[in-house]
Amino acid sequence: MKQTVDELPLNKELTDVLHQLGIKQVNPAYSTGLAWGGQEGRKARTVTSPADGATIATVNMASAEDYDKVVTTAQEAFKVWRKVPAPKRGEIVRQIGDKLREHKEALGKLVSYEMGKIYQEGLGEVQEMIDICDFAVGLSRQLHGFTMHSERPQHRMYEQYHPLGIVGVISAFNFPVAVWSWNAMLAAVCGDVIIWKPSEKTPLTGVACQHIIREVLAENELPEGIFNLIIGDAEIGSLMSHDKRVPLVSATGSTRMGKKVGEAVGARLGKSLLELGGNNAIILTESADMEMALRAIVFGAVGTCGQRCTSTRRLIIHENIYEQVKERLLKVYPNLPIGHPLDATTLVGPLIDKDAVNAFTNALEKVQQEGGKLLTGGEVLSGDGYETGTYVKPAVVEAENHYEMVQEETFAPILYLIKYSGDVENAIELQNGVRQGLSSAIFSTNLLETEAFLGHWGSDCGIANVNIGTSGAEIGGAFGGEKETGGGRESGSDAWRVYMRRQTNTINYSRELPLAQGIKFDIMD
Ligand code: UN1
Repeated sequence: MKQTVDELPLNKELTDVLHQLGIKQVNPAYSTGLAWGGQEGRKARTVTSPADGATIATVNMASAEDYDKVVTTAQEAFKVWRKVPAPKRGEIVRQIGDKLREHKEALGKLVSYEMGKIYQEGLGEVQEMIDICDFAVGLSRQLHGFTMHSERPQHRMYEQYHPLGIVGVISAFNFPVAVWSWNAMLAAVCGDVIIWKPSEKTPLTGVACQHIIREVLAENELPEGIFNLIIGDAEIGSLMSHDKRVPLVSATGSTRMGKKVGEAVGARLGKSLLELGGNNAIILTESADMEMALRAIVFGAVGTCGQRCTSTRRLIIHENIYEQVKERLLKVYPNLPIGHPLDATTLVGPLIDKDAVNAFTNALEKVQQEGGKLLTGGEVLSGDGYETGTYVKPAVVEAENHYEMVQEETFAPILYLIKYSGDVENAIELQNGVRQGLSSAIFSTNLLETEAFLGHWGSDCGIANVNIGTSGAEIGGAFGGEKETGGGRESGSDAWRVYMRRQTNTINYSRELPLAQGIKFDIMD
């Protein structure tokens, strides 16, 4: 059955948000940009808000046939899109950015309500999308390769970048729209077509973005199949990963999921861009500016309720300031305003679902069995406003770096305090002593310490910040990390190159045919 927005049991404000975003029906299983499909006869899934448990929508899960249809449409669209000059493709992305500006509040509210992050962070997420659109527009005139000097006379060498084809984007619930846009907007100016599988936990924000895209495609009389959406679970992800018609799969999520995607794509020698788990630490040296550090730590550890890849999970503190830091945190944590993410006074919203709550409580139990000491938090809240069972009190735990639970990424607000002594090298060793390598930070006003942290013997992460927390990166830099984080780079800098294939061209404008390396090969005739 087609489910319309007006039939949803939502309050008027949120129904208005959906209307503003152009959403009339909420349950298509897929969209090829202009057309929607799969509203009937599919496996259904109910989406509830982690904020108040209200049913937001029932969405349909795409079938294997739906997937195939989307791929075929995308293949056709690619033949058209790749011929559109890159700056003209940039113009389409500019229009998408303009529409996002127009809908920033509505989309930010929907992100907040469907995912559970506070409204400020929902707005921030939409701002990241606007920023990447702007970046991609500029990039559309700068997709340049090098030129080289040939060793042969009257020869010219250069390289150029061509579009790849279909780019599959598998995104996670925690940044339901921004991470897709990092991939999609770059891929689009590069001349690729995109098939997006949003997290099945946050499909509605995907549908909302697709509506925005649809308006732009229709206004510009572009064919369907350039920006595609497919609502599905791991099965669709698996089809995409194994599919030779999808030369690049970009996946964001857990290391477990990323290994599956990476193996499947690798087995067919496709390309993958993986942005997986983090286990990010802030180092606090004796010379740290405590007031600055404190704000960064708390934002990093409890922002998005600890559900960012970049969330601060470990605090590596010099023993001489350890007690002072602990005391300050124990003053702040019990007073954190926890509540409905759309309430302006809230700083900590809910976890995404009950499974996440269980992961949080299990991790706390296990780390205590290993010897960790829970200093504050850890409770699952109940009662007025907390009926969903998804609200928890952020926890601080004294622990050691080698504990199994400290080595794991638990996607929840748990901050481990770890003591170090001696000089900064010891702290860096602890910071690097985990399997993941996404983000890292140091708070120090001592140049010798900060440079040691940034040197090649320093942090082994993809992101290393000085006097800034681990989360909240700007889109202009390349985003991603090493080791079990997967090695991919998205967003700014020259991350666009992964969405294109590189070609080296050598042109001979002489009437001779000299061979490279001076090889003589004269045929007799
Ligand atoms: C993620 O958690 O997958 O740096 C992305 C940050 C955000 C992006 C996080 N700009 O925290």
